[in-house]
Amino acid sequence: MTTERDPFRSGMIAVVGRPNAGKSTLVNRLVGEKVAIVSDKPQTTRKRWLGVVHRPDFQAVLIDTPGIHRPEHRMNAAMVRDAVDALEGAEAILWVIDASERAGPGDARIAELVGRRDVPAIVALNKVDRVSKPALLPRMANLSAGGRFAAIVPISAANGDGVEALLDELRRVLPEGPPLFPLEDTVPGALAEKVAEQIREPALELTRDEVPFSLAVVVEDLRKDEEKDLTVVEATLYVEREGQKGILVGKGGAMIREIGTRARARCEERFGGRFFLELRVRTREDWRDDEGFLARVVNPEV
Ligand SMILES: Nc1nc2c(ncn2[C@@H]2O[C@H](COP(=O)(O)OP(=O)(O)OP(=O)(O)O)[C@@H](O)[C@H]2O)c(=O)[nH]1
Ligand SMILES: [Mg+2]
Repeated sequence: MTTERDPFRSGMIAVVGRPNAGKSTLVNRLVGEKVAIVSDKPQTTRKRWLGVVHRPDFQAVLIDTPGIHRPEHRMNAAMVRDAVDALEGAEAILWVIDASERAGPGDARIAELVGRRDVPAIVALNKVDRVSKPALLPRMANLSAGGRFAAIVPISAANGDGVEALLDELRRVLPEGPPLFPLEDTVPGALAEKVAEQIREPALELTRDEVPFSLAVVVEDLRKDEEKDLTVVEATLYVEREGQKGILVGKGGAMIREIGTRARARCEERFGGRFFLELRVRTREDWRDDEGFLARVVNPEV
């Protein structure tokens, strides 16, 4: 007698949605590691990040993408291109919707993009910890009306409700195939880019208005001293106006020191060993429309 076993499944799943829907929070939770930084401001994710979910019978390679929105700068156009490109190339699509927000033109645009693809698509109705069940039902009925989605799963990426059920649905739509990444690889990508994001994250937490949008972090140098288990990082925080620079430096340098303290702790927690961060703040007028600069902060390949 032979025992029938399910074949191994694997594939790339594009995680798309409007800005601030909770895509990165969800990807981080599914992967069980920090793949992308999260903030309460929209447009936090500026280029795609891969996060790999490893299970004995499947491997899901999640592509976290920038939120799809109406772009006002070249940077934003590149971000949206990156997201659309991921959506167009993936073997499955996970559309994350903030259930506590009304549906709008942004959702219609995403529905249209998803509709053009002939691959399985799943909707995660996120932030259900903020909405009552009865309020959720008409939204679910609307989404299921077209019959386009393989599943519509209410979840809370923040507290984990429904996330296992969602992962089950994701597994079901994956094609048969071998693992695409080795087991130890959960967040593929260059350390320097990950460190830059760890610096940007506390800067986003500590600033508001235009500063978070006008901020870019570039790691200029990263040296690892294996013997001392120390990583020395030189990074520049770019903003667009002199006034923003003043805010980021803070009184007597207090703000940039606080950003450095938080970033260092997160680097040490996430990457191990000790970190020494040397941070500079510079003004680069209107860099968000500066083609020559953009390759340093958004995906130049799309
Ligand atoms: N209440 C609640 N808040 C959530 C949930 N998921 C995410 N958030 C919050 O929503 C905000 C945006 O989360 P992100 O994960 O950065 O959203 P995103 O879709 O990746 O956003 P962009 O990268 O800007 O497109 C953060 O403040 C999160 O803490 C959830 O299930 N419930
Ligand atoms: Mg994000």
